[in-house]
Amino acid sequence: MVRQSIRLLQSLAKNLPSRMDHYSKFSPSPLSIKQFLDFGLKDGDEAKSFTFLRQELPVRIANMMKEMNLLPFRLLHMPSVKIVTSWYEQTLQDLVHFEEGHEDDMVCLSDFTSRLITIRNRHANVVETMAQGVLEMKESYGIDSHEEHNIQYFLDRFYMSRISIRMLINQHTLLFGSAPKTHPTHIGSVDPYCDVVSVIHEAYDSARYLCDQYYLASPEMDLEWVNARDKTNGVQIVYVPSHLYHMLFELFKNAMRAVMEHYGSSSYDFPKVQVMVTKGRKDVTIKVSDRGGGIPRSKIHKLFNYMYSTAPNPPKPGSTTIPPLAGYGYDLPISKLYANYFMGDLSLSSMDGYGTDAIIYLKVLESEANELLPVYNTSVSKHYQANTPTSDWSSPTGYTRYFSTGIGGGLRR
Ligand code: P4A
Repeated sequence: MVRQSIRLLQSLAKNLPSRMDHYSKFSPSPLSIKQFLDFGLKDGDEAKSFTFLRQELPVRIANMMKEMNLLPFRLLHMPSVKIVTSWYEQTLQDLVHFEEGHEDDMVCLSDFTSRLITIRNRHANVVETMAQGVLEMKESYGIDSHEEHNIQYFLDRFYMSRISIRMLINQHTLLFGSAPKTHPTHIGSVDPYCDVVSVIHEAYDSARYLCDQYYLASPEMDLEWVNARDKTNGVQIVYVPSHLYHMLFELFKNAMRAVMEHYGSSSYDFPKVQVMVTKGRKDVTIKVSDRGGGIPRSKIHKLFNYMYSTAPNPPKPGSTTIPPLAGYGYDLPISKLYANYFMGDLSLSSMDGYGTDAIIYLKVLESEANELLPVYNTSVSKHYQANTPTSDWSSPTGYTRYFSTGIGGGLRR
């Protein structure tokens, strides 16, 4: 009893900034899908998971909080961004309480699991709230290209960190929480036999439902697959089906929107959206091709830019208009992050005047599908400071520009 009180006092004495400094000195430890799987199948128990997470979650959170401090001051002080920051502080505080807990203590373990659920709920609207913050800054001050570059760099890392933290929380709560198992064959959120073709059909059906609502028609899908790798029927990989669904749903919405806008919904015959799935030795590749007229190469980067995608006019409360199939949302950049998260990719290549190919790459080998995690260190702060305008390539308009979009990327202001 006395010892417990002393421990309690010790933990209270460690204030939040000092715990943040402590945890931010560690680098996050990436896990592979194979490790998620093996842990859930054999060597994992709740005590081990607890011991890992009470260190790893604060590390990932503290790394991100440190990096947040490198954001442009004018963004950091927007009301919405302050709300997000306060959620992270509260969460770090919540987790610090478990530093002294014992992994043999059943009460401590079940408190931890329910605390993780509280944390997950607290952070449910982080993406929208950060987007609101960027919008607040844009409306109050405008965003120059150096700030734009930094915010783009930050949000990619911030949302990636969030994806990874949610993955860890989901695994723990699904494996050890009390909620009934909905998928008996899944290991937490991982499906050891994720059937890529089935997920494609599900994502297509949902996108088509929205397309029919908005345009009163929709293009059909044509699907082909080639498995050059193993004798299983179809294309299966170890993966998180919800991540794959998220990416495909986004690509189908875009493809359908492009087709419907290109042909007009009064037309009655639309070129099909063609999907090709292949499994090789290293990659599963999914190509979604449409004939929606394509977009100029110089505009592709806008689809991945959070600042362009910040929609200025959210629907008014009570308005009955059906939202458009795919707005400039955060969905495409975040879909790319989902692909990158387990060492895959998502890219667009368009033929202006004809149509667009969107390609998702996933790792075949579960041991190669490692988490890709942002790490906070000195090279990161250099990245935020570097603002040398590149004038070492010709620029027809004479503007100075920053290489945030690569050579040939579009210009803004
Ligand atoms: N052409 N091609 C695409 C779009 C256009 C496209 C498009 C006009 C632009 C914005 C948008 C949705 C579609 C496509 C497939 C893609 C991405 C873009 O995956 O055909 O919403 C923001």
